[in-house]
Amino acid sequence: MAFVVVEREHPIAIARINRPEVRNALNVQVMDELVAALEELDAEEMVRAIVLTGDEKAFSAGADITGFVEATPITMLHQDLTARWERIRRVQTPLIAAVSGYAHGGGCELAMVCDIVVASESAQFGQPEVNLGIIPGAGGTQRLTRVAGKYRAMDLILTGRRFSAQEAKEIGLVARVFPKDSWLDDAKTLAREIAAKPPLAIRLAIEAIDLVANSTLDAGLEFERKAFYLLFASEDKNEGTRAFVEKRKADFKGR
Ligand code: CO8
Repeated sequence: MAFVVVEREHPIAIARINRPEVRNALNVQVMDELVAALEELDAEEMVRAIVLTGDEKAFSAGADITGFVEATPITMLHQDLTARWERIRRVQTPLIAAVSGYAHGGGCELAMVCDIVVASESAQFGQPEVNLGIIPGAGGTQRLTRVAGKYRAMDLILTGRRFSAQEAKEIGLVARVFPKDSWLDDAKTLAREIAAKPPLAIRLAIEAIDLVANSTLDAGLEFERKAFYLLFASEDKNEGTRAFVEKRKADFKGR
């Protein structure tokens, strides 16, 4: 795996995009490695949260623009690169995007398919696609608008301007901004905190929250109700509630 480096620090894992010479620009190879790595980690019971990151300078500068110069609609359709973002969205293990440096275009969209986005105070987000004569193609117009609202999304996407970690937090895209010398450690600490929770409850909570974007309130509430009742069949519910009553720390098994 040349373009994606995986480190397991059970119960968490870190998947790092590793193409620093082009600011972690995403081509077919990078995306295929990333999907393969994340799906493999998703299947591992010992991994209970994943941190997706890049390096200090760049989470990712977006799609590899060199591949766009000669591209036609037909080559784009055959490559179907955007389908890889959706496969990452379907990873069920909690996925935390830890952004330092640039998260532009497809890089920003990659962060947005994760469950939580955290950032170094030096991070720079942006959807600059209009500057290339295109528009965001891996969910940017939809996801950014859902978090930021129509008028802020219009400002960001029509100007293509960069926006800071702080602004990303103000619009609701970034959950937490960490100091630039500890951002990755802080993201791992958050991942460990989530990894210590009962995995079934975490998985169903993510599914229920994600439904907000894709369903009516009634359908979302119906899913939440059933998922809530379903968790009463889990050993982790028995362990979690007993541990509370017995005033001890719970030991969750994901069953
Ligand atoms: N693609 C290819 N190469 C890139 C990219 C990129 N996205 N970004 C940077 N590079 C390369 C540069 O060309 C440069 O190469 P070289 O050293 O050979 O000259 C090297 O990386 C370093 O870049 P800079 O010297 O520019 O580094 P800076 O730190 O000064 O600037 C920036 C970093 C701000 C990230 C700047 O490089 C930049 O603006 N990059 C382009 C960002 C951009 O426009 N991204 C959007 C791309 S389009 C997109 O993502 C659409 C997604 C749609 C979904 C995907 C479906 C296909």
